[in-house]
Amino acid sequence: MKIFSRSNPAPMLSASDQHALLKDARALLTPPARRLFLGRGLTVGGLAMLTGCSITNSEEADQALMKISRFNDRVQGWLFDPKALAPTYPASMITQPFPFNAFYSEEEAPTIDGQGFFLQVSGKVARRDIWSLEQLSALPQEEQITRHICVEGWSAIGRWGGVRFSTFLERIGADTTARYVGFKCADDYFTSIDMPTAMHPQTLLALTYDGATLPRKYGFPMKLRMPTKLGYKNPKHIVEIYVTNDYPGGYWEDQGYNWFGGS
Ligand SMILES: Nc1nc2c(c(=O)[nH]1)N[C@H]1C(S)=C(S)[C@@H](COP(=O)(O)O)O[C@H]1N2
Ligand SMILES: [Mo]
Repeated sequence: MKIFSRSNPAPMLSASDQHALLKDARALLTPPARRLFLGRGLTVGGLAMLTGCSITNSEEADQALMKISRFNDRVQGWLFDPKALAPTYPASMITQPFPFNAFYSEEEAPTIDGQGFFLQVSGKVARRDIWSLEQLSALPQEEQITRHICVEGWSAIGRWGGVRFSTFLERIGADTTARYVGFKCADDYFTSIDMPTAMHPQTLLALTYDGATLPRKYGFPMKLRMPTKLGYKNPKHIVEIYVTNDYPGGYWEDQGYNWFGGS
């Protein structure tokens, strides 16, 4: 996001800026919120009231859009059915090859030595012990063939295996009344999810892809796989997992992507 100061003030909103702002705000409001709040049309004044922002320049406009996106998260959270299952597919439908995506190119994916690797656990948990890959592989394993959907306009079906995340949370004595689970990654990526999604039966701490150790490009040593969430909510190369009530945000979320990110 741009930084404005007294010597570099944010530009004032022209009529066409205002038009663009309202278009963005409408696009950001996903159907439940749109239905609930936009029945009678949206104006810049209405948007200001909805977000509690005075909107006279582009910096304030960005802030208002950010607030709308956060407020969508709340609405989506209320409507999310924690028991609804995402579709699963036969092995014949797996996408070959499964695409790679990150905020960098494939050669730049972090290289991690599995032997010396230990997953860190912190925050509102009873047991903060570190976990080797061997210890994680010794927990009950499950598999899923599900669709990964990326906001950049592609989707692909893949096969992941690993530990059901609710089982892992139970093992570490996580406070499941806390609001968020956050993830820190080896490549400076980070994201966070709501507790109902963390407890969802299809949310998997994935250690394998297509029956083999998770390859480097798909997130070795482990990724969180959630078929109920968009691609950017599925962190690869996880090095630390923490439980918290303080909103942790995320790499793309902090740049304006919707935090809830349901698929
Ligand atoms: N650590 C890390 N995790 C990440 C990303 C990333 O750049 N770094 N990109 C996200 C995005 S936008 C997508 S679409 C998926 C891509 O996963 P894939 O390479 O297994 O297809 O990873 C997600 N998790
Ligand atoms: Mo993505």
